[in-house]
Amino acid sequence: MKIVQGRLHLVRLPLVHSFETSSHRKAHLDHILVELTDDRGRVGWGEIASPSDPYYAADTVGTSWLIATEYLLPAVVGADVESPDRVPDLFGKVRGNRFAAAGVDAAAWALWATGQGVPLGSALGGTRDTVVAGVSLGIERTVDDLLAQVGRHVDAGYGRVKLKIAPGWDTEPVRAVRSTFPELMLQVDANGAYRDDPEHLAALEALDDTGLLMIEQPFAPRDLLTSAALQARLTTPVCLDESVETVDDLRVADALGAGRVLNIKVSRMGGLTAAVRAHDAARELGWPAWCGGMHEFGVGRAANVALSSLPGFTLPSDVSASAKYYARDVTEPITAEGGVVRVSTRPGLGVTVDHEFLAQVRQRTFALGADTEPEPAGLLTNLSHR
Ligand code: OSB
Ligand code: MG
Repeated sequence: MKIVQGRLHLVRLPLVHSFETSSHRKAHLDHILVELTDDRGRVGWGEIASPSDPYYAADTVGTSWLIATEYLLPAVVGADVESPDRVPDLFGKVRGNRFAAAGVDAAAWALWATGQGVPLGSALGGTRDTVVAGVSLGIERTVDDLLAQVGRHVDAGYGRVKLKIAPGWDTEPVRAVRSTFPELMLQVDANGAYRDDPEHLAALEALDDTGLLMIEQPFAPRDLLTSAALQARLTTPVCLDESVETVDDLRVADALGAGRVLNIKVSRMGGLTAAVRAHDAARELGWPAWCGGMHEFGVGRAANVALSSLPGFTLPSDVSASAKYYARDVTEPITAEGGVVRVSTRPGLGVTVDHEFLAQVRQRTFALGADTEPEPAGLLTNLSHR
């Protein structure tokens, strides 16, 4: 596979419903679509799904744009690789910046699968033809607002719901949802908002009898010792998200007993190549895994669905239908029926980019390679805080 051109498209989409986590609230998202072209004119798409602000990870839209334009595209454009799992080696010296790397790596996988004429899911080693999807619901103003949101998604067919929690928004909303929906598969995600202090630990322990599938990322990413101490006191599994950026992180977490379930995000791991390796490592260690999301547009969502078809993804994934997030997506919408998403059997990524709509929602572009004039990356100042 010889990559001859790389393009970036910065795209803004409004969210159907504002989303609040323990760290921020969002009404629209700016993601960067990566378009790679090979010497046969075939195209592969990937998505850099970084939040605008460095509150989930260190990455932002601005830093991702900088790294992609100055390091990643220059490393892959002109390269001839045997298979997409060699692509991360092309920029192997770049530390961190996994969201940007993930978009480029995923575009290379989509391009490769298109060239081979196989669906992306099979190319990655997927074995399922459907994926059980869950929804991730943000912090709401009131418990009644939250119950209405949960009800809406249960009515839409979802059987698994994840609630964002934070100190002060935990026991009450979780108990209310549990008593209204006794049978629902329920889990919570704190995005690292709790600390090693008696009140915080007591609030988390009070969730242990609410029948949760897991408590995701209670503590700061590097605070594996507190996570291990909590796990030792709970029967509910602790799930790690932000704590695991590499397979080495997972091995350390396992050795410490810091958790028992792994959220694998393509973005956080740095691509599909890395996500498949994390999946393999989790399986070996006996950690059930599921695929987390970053509110991806259709391009990144299709890759998440393909990844979720691997056999180690035994828990429901955050791969809800496009309609949960966007009124109109950059691809045909991904749909769910009864909370289940079908894995595409079409060659390549499985969705097509809507170029007409892309032209309407695109804020900025960059191109490198085959008969393009390199465009300046531009100043980054106007990318943040939007
Ligand atoms: O921690 O899983 C998270 C969204 C933004 C930042 C962090 C997280 C999330 C989600 C969204 O939970 C999951 C989805 O894409 O539906
Ligand atoms: Mg999370």
